[in-house]
Amino acid sequence: MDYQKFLTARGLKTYHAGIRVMVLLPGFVLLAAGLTLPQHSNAHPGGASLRFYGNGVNDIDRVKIPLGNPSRPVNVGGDFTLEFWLKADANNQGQATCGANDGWITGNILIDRDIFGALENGDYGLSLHRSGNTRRIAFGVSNGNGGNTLCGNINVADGAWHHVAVTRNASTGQLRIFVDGVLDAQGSGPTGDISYQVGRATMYPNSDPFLVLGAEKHDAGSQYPSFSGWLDDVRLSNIIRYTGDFTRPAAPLTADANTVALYSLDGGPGNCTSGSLITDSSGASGGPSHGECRFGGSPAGPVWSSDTPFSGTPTPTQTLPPTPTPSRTLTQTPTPDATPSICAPDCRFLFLPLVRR
Ligand SMILES: [Ca+2]
Ligand SMILES: [Ca+2]
Repeated sequence: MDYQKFLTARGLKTYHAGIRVMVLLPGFVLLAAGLTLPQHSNAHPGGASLRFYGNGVNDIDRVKIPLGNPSRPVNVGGDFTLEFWLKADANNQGQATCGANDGWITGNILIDRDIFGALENGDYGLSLHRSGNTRRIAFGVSNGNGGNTLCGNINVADGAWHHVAVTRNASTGQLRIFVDGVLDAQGSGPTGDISYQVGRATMYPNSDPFLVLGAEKHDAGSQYPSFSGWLDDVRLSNIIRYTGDFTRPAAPLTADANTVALYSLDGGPGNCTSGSLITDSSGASGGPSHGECRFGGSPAGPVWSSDTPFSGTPTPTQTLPPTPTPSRTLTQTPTPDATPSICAPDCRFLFLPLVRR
């Protein structure tokens, strides 16, 4: 489905013949007669973030970004950097299986560009991995032959905002995680193109051809939990921006020639109702790669929040609840330099019962 068809199907086609689109600039859609799209009401003058509640069911409590057909710039598959700000609450209890192919999918999923199963295409994603009372970043990349999940060591669930960046090198397969500009972990992953092959046959047309923010995309069950917390300033770039420690951003991220998607998430206030446009302001050629909100659940999310990394709102230190007793012992081998495991056709069938992904 191309993007206009997508918009139409989602009831998102907010303008039509007779309303002339005057200017399309990064971050702004200016319509004739002074009309602006509702997400740009700028009721949060200091910007906004999106607050998710981890519902992980019924295609709600998430942002869905179509990868397009033809492919949109957001559909990265070579070298890339994915960065964003997060603030996590205590309701993230999932655990990744560090060092394993697809091991990230059992953490609380932050950003999901999985494809269902382990087919010919590559995929990737990020989640929060609970270790004791800490929550750490898990980042996994796979292709049809296997993959790896890299787990960090820095706690990102202390009630404060954290800048997270992950990089992937298509030639060497190297993966890195940075938290607040500090190299948190690095290790190996599969090489080659892992972009989504748009137009491919799929039994999961409502989840496979999307990049999803804030939730597990397939609603595959409670063993694949979704993120509870805040996201802001999601930027995808088609280069490796960071190879060593750097100073974390002191202002909202902006776009440059290597930015393929930028979601400033400055809408609201109120609920991010289903069909609300999530604007890509990258200006990338072949774009934009806009998305939409899918709202619902209990508590219902996502909602627009005035709490941002730069809002100056004090973020009190949060005490996480005691760690629940695990129902089973996960085999965790956090070996950052491990060789990607090869257990085709699908590693997940080897270590998880009743696996659907
Ligand atoms: Ca924002
Ligand atoms: Ca997969």
